[in-house]
Amino acid sequence: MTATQFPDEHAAGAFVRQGDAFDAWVTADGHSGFPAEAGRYHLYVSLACPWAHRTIIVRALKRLEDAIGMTVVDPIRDDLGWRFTDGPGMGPDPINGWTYLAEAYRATDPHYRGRVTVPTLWDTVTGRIVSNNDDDIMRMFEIEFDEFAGAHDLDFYPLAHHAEIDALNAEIYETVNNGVYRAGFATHQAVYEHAARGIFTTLDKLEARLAGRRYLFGRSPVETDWRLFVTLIRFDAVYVGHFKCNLRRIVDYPNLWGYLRDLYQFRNVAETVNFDHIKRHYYMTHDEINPTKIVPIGPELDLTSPHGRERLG
Ligand SMILES: N[C@@H](CCC(=O)N[C@@H](CS)C(=O)NCC(=O)O)C(=O)O
Repeated sequence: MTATQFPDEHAAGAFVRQGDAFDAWVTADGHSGFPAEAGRYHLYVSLACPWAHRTIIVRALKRLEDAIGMTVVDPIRDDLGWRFTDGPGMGPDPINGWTYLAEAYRATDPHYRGRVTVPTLWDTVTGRIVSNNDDDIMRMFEIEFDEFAGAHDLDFYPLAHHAEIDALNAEIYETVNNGVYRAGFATHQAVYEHAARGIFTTLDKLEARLAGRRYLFGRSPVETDWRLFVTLIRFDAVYVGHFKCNLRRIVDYPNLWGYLRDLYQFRNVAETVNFDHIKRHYYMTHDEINPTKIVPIGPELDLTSPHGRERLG
């Protein structure tokens, strides 16, 4: 059986991601019932998780730290899920005093039986989860909180590119962001190969696209760049080994490697990257892939070296 006979989403041995359970919206004008306000909403995240990382980056770039609080969970998930622990890069829950993030889900819906995921956006006024959909939370932070944003001039979803951004987001989500998970969690050889090859087909295309432009849509990064960044930054450290995405590394792609360093060095993005949480989460949480929980020592990545991409304008 060849890999192409497996449209992997429905094949045996395929990893299928759960849909998001809570999908309300915070809006600037409040018509959704959740008006944007400073100090009202709280973001629960893991620094390890790429989906949470997107929302952390937009919060940091739009300078929403004073308006939207944030608590980081322990990178190692136990049988009861994401837990609040005091330690480097993480802390106890200052809003509700919970031990587990599952308590937010139970408080919102006592019958909730789905997975407890980060990011989770909590509303302190109604005492419920607004959303656990990272795409939506990212957009809310991009658009709805401008009144409270220190950098409200930054536009990560420019009107002129909506359709192209949505299309490239979808392709990158399917083949790269979620592609690494589909490769890593596959339990059938052909399913793994199909997902793993798909990642590199897209990375090869992106490498060509980034030869002539500094960011995916030109002179400044849009949300698609940050959505790609969260996977690229984890790629060589985790996905190459742990998820077996090892046809090439990001450092082997001259344009993608320069682009990754460029984004890493963008304003206050580096502070959102925590390799200790990232590596310990993946290598120590997925028992079925790494039962010894050994965390590898490498790779050495010089993300602060000059990227030279200013020349692209
Ligand atoms: N909401 C995200 C998915 C978020 C997600 O899957 N987060 C992971 C961490 S990277 C998680 O919390 N997993 C916990 C679990 O599955 O038990 C999406 O729209 O795709």
